[in-house]
Amino acid sequence: MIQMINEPPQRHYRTIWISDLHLGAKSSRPDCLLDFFRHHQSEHLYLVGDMIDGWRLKKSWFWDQLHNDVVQKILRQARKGTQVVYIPGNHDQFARDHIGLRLGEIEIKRNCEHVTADGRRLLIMHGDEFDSIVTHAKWLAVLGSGAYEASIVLNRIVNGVREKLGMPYWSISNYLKQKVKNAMKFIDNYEQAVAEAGRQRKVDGVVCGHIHRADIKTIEGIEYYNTGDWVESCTALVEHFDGRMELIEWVIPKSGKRGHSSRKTLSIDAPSAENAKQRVDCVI
Ligand SMILES: [Mn+2]
Repeated sequence: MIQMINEPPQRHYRTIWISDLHLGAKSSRPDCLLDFFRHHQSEHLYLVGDMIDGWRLKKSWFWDQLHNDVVQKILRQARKGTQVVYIPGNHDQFARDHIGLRLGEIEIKRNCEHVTADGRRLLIMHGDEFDSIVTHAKWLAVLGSGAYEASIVLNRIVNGVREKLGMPYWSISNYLKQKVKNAMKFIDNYEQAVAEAGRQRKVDGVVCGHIHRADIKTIEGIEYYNTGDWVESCTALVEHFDGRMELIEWVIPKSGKRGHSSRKTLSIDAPSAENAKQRVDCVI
């Protein structure tokens, strides 16, 4: 259920997790994220990797004032008392050389544990550790990343035309991602591996990102949380002050009004007719 609100009040949470911004890549959504930060505040903020797309540095790097604004916003939150932890991912692995250091008020860690308000221990990591493509053949992953980016650009063009023709939104990149990764049982294996890591660390749950697929579920007794991304779906994981966890999808429709939708799991491959239009607004 999507609620449309003219100017939503600022929402306060105990914790916010975001990942996979891919700032520096053309497909990143700093505008969406800035708007999200204007309306959401938290005591803890975890940046769960791939915040900056270092792989793009070698090809086409895209950085404007909006990107600076996002960085400023995060630094300002840290100065104002939000505890910010940055866990680099595989696209910003240059920051992994600085594990244990502080960037202003921001701590850089390889992974860490978070204790929820009701005492559950959550292991937080980016998650590429479990990605056999990245681990065993990085060149293939770089190729995959370019193909993914191209599919998002194509997606915007095709859906721009579809919208003009009054046709519903259809996500090419999700379709391709679904096809490819289903074939490899990639997502399933990935989630199982993440949950297993949690079991070995004897935690109650694991928070990760990396596969750009927001989700909340339980895998054989281990809570699995994926924060999603800010390339296409603009999602954040939040913890309420009583320890309740929720996924938020942040949408800026073209009219300038802001929408706020939240739900337990996001249906990425089959958007309902109701939210398909909202999703288009965020993607274009
Ligand atoms: Mn990643």
